[in-house]
Amino acid sequence: MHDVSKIHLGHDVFETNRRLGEENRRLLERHGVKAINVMGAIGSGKTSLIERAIEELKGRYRIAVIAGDVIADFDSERFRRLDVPVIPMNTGSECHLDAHLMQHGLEKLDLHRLDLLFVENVGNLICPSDFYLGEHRRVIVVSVSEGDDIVAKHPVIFKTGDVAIINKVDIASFVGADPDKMVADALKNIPRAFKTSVRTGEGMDLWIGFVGETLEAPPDCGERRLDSGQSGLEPD
Ligand SMILES: Nc1nc2c(ncn2[C@@H]2O[C@H](COP(=O)(O)OP(=O)(O)OP(=O)(O)O)[C@@H](O)[C@H]2O)c(=O)[nH]1
Ligand SMILES: [Mg+2]
Repeated sequence: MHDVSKIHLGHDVFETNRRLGEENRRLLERHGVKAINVMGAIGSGKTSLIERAIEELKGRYRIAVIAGDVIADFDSERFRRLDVPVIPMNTGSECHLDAHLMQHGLEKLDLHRLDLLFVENVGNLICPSDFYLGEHRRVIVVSVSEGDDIVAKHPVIFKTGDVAIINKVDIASFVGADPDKMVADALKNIPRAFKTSVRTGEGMDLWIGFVGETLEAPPDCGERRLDSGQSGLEPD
């Protein structure tokens, strides 16, 4: 009995989140804004990758960031230095953003003046995967410093993503990691994966190319549906 009531509670949470995520998505589409949800391991380089994309693209596109973090706003400060609108989103003890928080973030942005919204999710490879925010694309970032078995250990989040980025390849030999194994592991569960180093610039063309493709994609790209309860988000 105990287990059954827990399952029902979970279903309600995910169902409510899905409905709000779809509302967010319609709002984004009405304003012609594309959203990229950047998820991944703590410290793997999410902020650094978004910073690089903003530097590269802000002359051509109007970009904003919703920066999720459990506490403080270190990342928001970094984005503000790039002179783009930033909404800090502290989750407190929660380990992920959800569609309700995203809705509050969207309310604070002038969507008429935007082409692209980056959402930096809270750093971890477990909880964010269950919560559709209304995004068009999901990026999963890990780095070699988490160990080259990190991708194989967390298949679920990769199943929900559009592209996996294996970052910090510049230090792979120092930490004894094989980034090609990480790419191969990711490709078992996600359509695209590539290696990057924000430090050396390796793979930045692929990352910026991915963001550019998202901007050019039709508004209804990357629609997601909830399959069955937890971790049921699958790209169509
Ligand atoms: N060597 C190396 N260091 C990197 C690379 N990318 C990021 N870093 C460094 O790794 C640290 C963490 O990078 P962030 O971009 O803050 O990582 P994050 O995923 O946003 O971190 P959280 O938001 O705290 O989860 C910083 O000191 C970066 O300078 C890289 O490609 N190579
Ligand atoms: Mg960050």
